[in-house]
Amino acid sequence: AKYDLQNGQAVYDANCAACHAAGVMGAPKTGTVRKWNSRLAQGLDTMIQKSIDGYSGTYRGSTTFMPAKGGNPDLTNKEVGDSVAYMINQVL
Ligand code: HEB
Repeated sequence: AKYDLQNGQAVYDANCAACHAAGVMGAPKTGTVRKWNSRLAQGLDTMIQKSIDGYSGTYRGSTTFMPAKGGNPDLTNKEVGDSVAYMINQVL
């Protein structure tokens, strides 16, 4: 497989869960289908690239921040890809 979901879970636990497990400050909560449905339409590659680069959005009138690589510049693009694939797998 292109993505290693087991490695993705380890990367997620260490770098992404702080925001995405509870879904704080506009972060889509892991495993909550309605938070991910509209995002999935972009496709996996786009979601991975945005997670590598970081981006800003809006949620309930406030600006949101998805930090580049979740704020850990030591992560490789492959590690971010694995963790995004892991997150998406939780809502499929
Ligand atoms: Fe995040 C979003 C992933 C970390 C915050 N994120 C997001 C998404 C994804 C992710 C996939 C979706 C995208 C689209 O839609 O396109 N993250 C992720 C990962 C990680 C993370 C993989 C690890 C590496 N985050 C994180 C952190 C935080 C966050 C740590 C906090 C600080 N995010 C976030 C937010 C959001 C996101 C807020 C939302 C934005 C908007 O608005 O959209």
